[in-house]
Amino acid sequence: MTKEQFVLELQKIGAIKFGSFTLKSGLVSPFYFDLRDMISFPEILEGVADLLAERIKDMDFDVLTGIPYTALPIASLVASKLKKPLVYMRKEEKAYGTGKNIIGKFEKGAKCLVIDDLITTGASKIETAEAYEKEGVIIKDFVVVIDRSSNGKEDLAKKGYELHSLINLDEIMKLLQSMNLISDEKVNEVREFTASISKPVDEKKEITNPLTKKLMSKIKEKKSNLVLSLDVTTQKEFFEILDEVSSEIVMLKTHVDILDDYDENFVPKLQEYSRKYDFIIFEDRKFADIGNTVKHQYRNGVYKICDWAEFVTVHMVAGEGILKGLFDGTENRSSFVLARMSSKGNLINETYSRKCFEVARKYPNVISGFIGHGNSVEDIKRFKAKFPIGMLLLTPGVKLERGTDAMGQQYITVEDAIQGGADCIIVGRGIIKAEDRKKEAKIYRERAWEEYEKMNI
Ligand code: 5BU
Repeated sequence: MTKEQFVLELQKIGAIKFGSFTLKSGLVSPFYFDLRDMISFPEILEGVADLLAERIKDMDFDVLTGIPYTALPIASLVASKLKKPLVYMRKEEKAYGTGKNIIGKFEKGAKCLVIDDLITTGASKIETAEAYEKEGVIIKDFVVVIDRSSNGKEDLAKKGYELHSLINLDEIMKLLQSMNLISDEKVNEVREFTASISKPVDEKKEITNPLTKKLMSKIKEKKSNLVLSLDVTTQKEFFEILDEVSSEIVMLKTHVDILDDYDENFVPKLQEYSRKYDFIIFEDRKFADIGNTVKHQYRNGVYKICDWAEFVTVHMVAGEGILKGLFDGTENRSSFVLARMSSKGNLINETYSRKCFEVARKYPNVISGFIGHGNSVEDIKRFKAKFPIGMLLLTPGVKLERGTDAMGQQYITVEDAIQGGADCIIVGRGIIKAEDRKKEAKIYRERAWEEYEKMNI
């Protein structure tokens, strides 16, 4: 089978689609290649395996892998044709940060060639390579069936990987055009989309949420990205600490329900502090129930959170109805969605994080961004790269040194968080357990601000 015949076969089985498709990266594309059904067409599968085998037979590798699910059956056929060992990595997504296992036999230091069906941005290839590298496998080459990216080859090259492809988007469009299988208009639409992927977007223009704007301008005014998590159990201690550190912080995060002596004086006093020291109030309530229940949890009960907290945290596990329950009828209230957690073994995975981004894209007026964490600067960068435009990242689990606590909290450093793209760091015990809390808060603020300024030059 020639490349051209292969493309026409794909067209016949409906693997080349035109319309409006949300990609893994969050981009909305006017076309989509879906090679998943190819396994049910033995001639096409055989054909593509022959083309790939021919392409890679002289490359230097010890084992071969395909990225599940689509590319794995293809890779296994290629491996069999070339008499090369096959390995693969589990697809089940574990909470990020935990090691994934490779199935199959390989020596530490083995060179592995990776086959995948498509490349759009290169981000998931880099993730794959890093996951394999963690297990002692060396990755140099990626071979994809279709290259639909605008600069995937360059992006992978920057990370030290080489991209090879059987066929690229332009070739496919030209072929379909020459056979009158696609209109000139559609071809232009596809080209424009591909070109737009690589264009930088002016983020500032896109922010409409007034509270996001307020937080961003306060960060600049106060030269502070520091959110204090004031997790203490008496009002006395609460306000003592605020007296010491308020001038360093841009926002105060509360867990109001952990106060033993909460009474009606608490909120007015907190609001007075907020006005005097110019910080925003953020209740980390982590709403997670159905719309009707959170509606009351937010407005009623003892704490009446809606009356005094400009931001709250929300788990998206119950679905987007939670946002209607919380915010219908409110003004000047917004939220941060938990898109990743800092605690060890938490059950959030990449699919869940992505779903949070999808919801946020629909509700930018009541979602200002996400709470998120990561195990390295690169990991956080990749996470933030998928955010809808204009959304902020607040990172908890931050201390001056990396470490853990006895109950599964994982700490990264101030520098890790900000270099990864955090707009604010959330710090609790790093400050409140320090001997000199004022001095410590100043250190956190200065370190974060210094990094933040470097990032935003
Ligand atoms: P610490 O003392 O700096 O560990 O406190 C961290 C705070 O951030 C604490 O109030 C947590 O409830 C909160 N937090 C977190 O640590 N990790 C998360 O993933 C989320 C919130 Br969401």
